[in-house]
Amino acid sequence: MASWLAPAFLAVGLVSAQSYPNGTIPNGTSPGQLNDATSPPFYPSPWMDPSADGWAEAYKKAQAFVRQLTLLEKVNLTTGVGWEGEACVGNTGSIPRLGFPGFCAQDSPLGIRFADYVSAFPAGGTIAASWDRGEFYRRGYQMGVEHRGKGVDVQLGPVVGPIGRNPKGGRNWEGFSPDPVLSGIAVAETVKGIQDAGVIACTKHYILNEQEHFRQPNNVGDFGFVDAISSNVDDKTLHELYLWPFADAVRAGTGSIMCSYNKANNSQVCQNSYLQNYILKGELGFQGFIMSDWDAQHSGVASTLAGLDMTMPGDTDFDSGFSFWGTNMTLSIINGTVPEWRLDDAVTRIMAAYYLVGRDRHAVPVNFNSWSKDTYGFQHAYAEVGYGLINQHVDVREDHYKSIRTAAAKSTVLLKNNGVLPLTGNEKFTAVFGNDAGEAEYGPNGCADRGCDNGTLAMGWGSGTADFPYLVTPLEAIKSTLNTHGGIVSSVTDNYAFSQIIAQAKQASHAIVFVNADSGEGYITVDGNEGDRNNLTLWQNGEELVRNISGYCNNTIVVIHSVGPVLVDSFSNSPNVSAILWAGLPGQESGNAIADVLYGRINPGGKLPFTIGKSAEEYGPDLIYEPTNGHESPQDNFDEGVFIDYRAFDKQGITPVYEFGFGLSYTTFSYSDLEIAKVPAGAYTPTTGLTTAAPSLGNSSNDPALYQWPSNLTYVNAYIYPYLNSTNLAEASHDPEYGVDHTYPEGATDGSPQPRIAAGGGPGGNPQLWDVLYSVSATITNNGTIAGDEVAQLYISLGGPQDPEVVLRNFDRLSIQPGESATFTADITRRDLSNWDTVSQNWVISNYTKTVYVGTSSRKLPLSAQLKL
Ligand SMILES: *[C@@H]1O[C@H](CO)[C@@H](O)[C@H](O)[C@H]1NC(C)=O
Ligand SMILES: *[C@@H]1O[C@H](CO)[C@@H](O)[C@H](O)[C@H]1NC(C)=O
Ligand SMILES: *[C@@H]1O[C@H](CO)[C@@H](O)[C@H](O)[C@H]1NC(C)=O
Ligand SMILES: *[C@@H]1O[C@H](CO)[C@@H](O)[C@H](O)[C@H]1NC(C)=O
Ligand SMILES: *[C@@H]1O[C@H](CO)[C@@H](O)[C@H](O)[C@H]1NC(C)=O
Ligand SMILES: *[C@@H]1O[C@H](CO)[C@@H](O)[C@H](O)[C@H]1NC(C)=O
Ligand SMILES: *[C@@H]1O[C@H](CO)[C@@H](O)[C@H](O)[C@H]1NC(C)=O
Ligand SMILES: *[C@@H]1O[C@H](CO)[C@@H](O)[C@H](O)[C@H]1NC(C)=O
Ligand SMILES: *[C@@H]1O[C@H](CO)[C@@H](O)[C@H](O)[C@H]1NC(C)=O
Ligand SMILES: CC(=O)N[C@H]1CO[C@H](CO)[C@@H](O)[C@@H]1O
Ligand SMILES: CC(=O)N[C@H]1CO[C@H](CO)[C@@H](O)[C@@H]1O
Repeated sequence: MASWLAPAFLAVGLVSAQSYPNGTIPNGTSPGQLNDATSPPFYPSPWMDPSADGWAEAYKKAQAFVRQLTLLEKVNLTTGVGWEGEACVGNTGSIPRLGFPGFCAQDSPLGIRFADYVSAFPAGGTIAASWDRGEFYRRGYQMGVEHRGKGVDVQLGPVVGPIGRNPKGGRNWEGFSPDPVLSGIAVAETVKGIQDAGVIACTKHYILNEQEHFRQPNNVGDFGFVDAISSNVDDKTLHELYLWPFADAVRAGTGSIMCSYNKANNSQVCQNSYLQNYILKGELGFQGFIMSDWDAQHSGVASTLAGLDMTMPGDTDFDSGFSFWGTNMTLSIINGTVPEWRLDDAVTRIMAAYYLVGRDRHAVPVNFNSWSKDTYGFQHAYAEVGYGLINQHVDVREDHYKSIRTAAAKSTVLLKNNGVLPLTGNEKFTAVFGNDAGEAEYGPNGCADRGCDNGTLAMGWGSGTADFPYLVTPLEAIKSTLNTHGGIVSSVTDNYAFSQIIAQAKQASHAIVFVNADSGEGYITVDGNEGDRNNLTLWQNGEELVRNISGYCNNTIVVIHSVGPVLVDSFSNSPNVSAILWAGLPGQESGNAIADVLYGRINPGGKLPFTIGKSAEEYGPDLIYEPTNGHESPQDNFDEGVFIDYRAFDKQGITPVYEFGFGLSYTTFSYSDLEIAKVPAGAYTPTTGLTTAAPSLGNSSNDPALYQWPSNLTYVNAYIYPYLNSTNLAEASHDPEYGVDHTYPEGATDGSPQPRIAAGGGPGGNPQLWDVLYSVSATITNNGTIAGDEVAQLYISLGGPQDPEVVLRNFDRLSIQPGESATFTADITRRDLSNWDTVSQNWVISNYTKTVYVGTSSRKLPLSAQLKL
């Protein structure tokens, strides 16, 4: 047993009477208050609501299915078979008796990881810059279609955790934006897209998983063992910021949510009864299933009672051959520690998600293998058993390359333009610079999980990746544009070839410099960056490269491919830097998309989904890079509350280089005629009453003889099964602690009707939070000479002394012809105007004066009006 099991097991509150005397989440109103924060217990784990909005039919089918299952079959559907046990990154056991193959869960949030003949879509943090609901949905749908075609049941995405508390967070690019509303709208559309294609979306990572360092209990070099970091947050910040986009995902019907590696308020999230039982399944009314991140489960019974529904990849440690569930789950039911209704609920949730998205109609057998690209190989890769056909190389890409190109171009943000753009294609002498412009030496997939920064950057690194089917480089696309009429193009893609760079820069009429900054998941270190970035500066000597070139060429155009904010103020004001574009992580069509924008085939309309400041410090508290608490969990206190990104800059009065929501176009827009109409809506009523009793779908015998290893089954090495090896339960558990000292949390086995939660009542929360209270309209006029898109943005000042100056609440991307106008319309809901009230534990509209702003960025808000409450 690993040394971290004992403390992690305690942290869930199995001895709740001692661990959680206070039972509140601290508000964190003063710095330091969050240190050693605790997470109160909440039991029993809420079971599915048969009448939940959108889920009733799926629920009926799921219950009918689960009723026919034996105990072992139910256990099989909750437990992964072990790392590299089957074809996908995660597979549950199957039900051979019913011909049910079990579940295949596959990375990633931007395409299919570990597969061939798939597309590489723009990353989440890049598509966010399109501010385009249609693009969010289409990308989700097309990713869903590809997963469906490969036989995947659950796509492990989209991401809204990390949300991006600090821009150095290694996986921020997998998610959308540090703004909860932009993130919330993007995640909802993505979930709908994936699930409309017939695949279950797994929204992740729930929750407060804001950095890579210390995300898991682990040995950390010279420091020895360090327990998982604890993200400590107060109740108001949880609701108004980090939980907000998860609520949108739940409301959109996400079939699955992945619990994260870290602790929250000192309790491992996958066994945190407050966050899983009370907040997610209770208050947010989540009806799907909670799946663990890979090895984020640290206990058996405790995680079951705290609401976990599926464990991945199923083993205690990769390929340990043992599991907290599997055999142990069977044992915990027959020894009466876990009520069977809890297991039934987990399986019903899993099957309800399956029926919700139509897996019963859409499923095809898995036809790829994550562990080998060879056509023939082992079905059970780790055990090297079951040689046969493992890869059918099914091409699932359809014509997705077209919308990938459009989406990437629509997500490109024009930050500066002194008139040089769009280029005409008739430039006298174009020079292209930067390692980021060209091909990587070993191709776009040359480093496993994209764990290097070679060649042009089009996705970050880690599990959130897919293999590129090809990667169009910027150099290639610029050349093919200019080559159609013999235009001059030269290039230097070695950032350190100073003399060649300067020679070319001197000759060039136009220099286009490509620079980048990368990050990724913590299990890979690139250039000393252990997932999280060490700084916000450009990589590969990017700043000096721009300085060198712009010192010799007064038409220097800088293109940035990056995972998030980078420092640009060393060159952004230089008169020789005539244009700057942020192109994010555009995916396979990178070069074509940037050429479309540079040469005016597409008029840029993207807006920054984050703030670009002058230093890392401006963003607030740093990440934790070294242990701060010995071998105990580093305490990461989110003392800044809701003030991250633009909210932090606004609060501190710091002028950013480029503000959140900013982005130029080749045309210009003017704003006028703000109108606000009050919409009649009833008063907000807290949800009351009781839930149903926990439905009982089975009444399994507790006779161990019925669950013994079947003599005719061949054991696959390190594979996880539901069976017992002995009729002696302690022996079968293989657990020296079996049956020892277990005071289970009060109420955890109570299946009687439970009080409903006031702020709950439907998927996402109390349905009245989405009542429309006001409708807003404004006129946006294209007063330039070419057609273009404008993202009109609606912000609100909630008016209280602890509120951010403004918060984004809505937006729309409008295409407008020159000389014409379009009407921007947006609703303001009750939720949009509310704060989380820690005393009443509900959303409340404060008495402070509320002001509505409409404009073109978080700091350019020409229209405003006070709301008449
Ligand atoms: C949290 O805030 C509420 C309302 O301001 C207050 O009544 C309560 O005592 C606070 N709790 C803590 C632990 O600070
Ligand atoms: C559980 O799943 C495994 C792996 O798919 C399978 O071999 C076994 O037969 C299943 N057990 C039952 C009881 O269905
Ligand atoms: C049961 O769980 C314990 C940890 O709680 C683990 O040590 C043991 O190996 C597991 N048993 C089996 C059979 O997987
Ligand atoms: C920031 O990190 C990048 C990537 O590791 C590195 O190239 C660069 O030199 C670092 N910048 C500073 C100022 O240390
Ligand atoms: C850039 O430099 C060229 C050559 O020296 C000169 O002709 C041109 O006017 C300069 N352009 C600007 C915008 O300064
Ligand atoms: C378009 O409107 C904006 C905002 O009012 C203004 O700054 C700009 O000068 C106008 N452009 C033209 C070409 O009139
Ligand atoms: C193993 O034996 C059981 C019980 O006799 C039978 O139902 C099952 O089909 C057999 N499984 C295999 C893989 O032969
Ligand atoms: C169960 O028994 C099989 C067959 O003897 C053995 O290979 C395997 O390691 C045992 N598994 C567990 C979890 O004890
Ligand atoms: C019941 O089984 C579970 C899983 O093996 C074990 O952790 C727990 O200690 C057992 N409880 C009792 C009372 O035997
Ligand atoms: C705010 C509060 O009630 N704190 C209490 C939490 O529990 C510990 C241990 O019982 C007490 O010492 C604190 O006073
Ligand atoms: C040319 C180049 O940048 N090569 C780099 C490719 O990535 C590896 C791993 O990060 C680096 O060591 C090389 O320098």
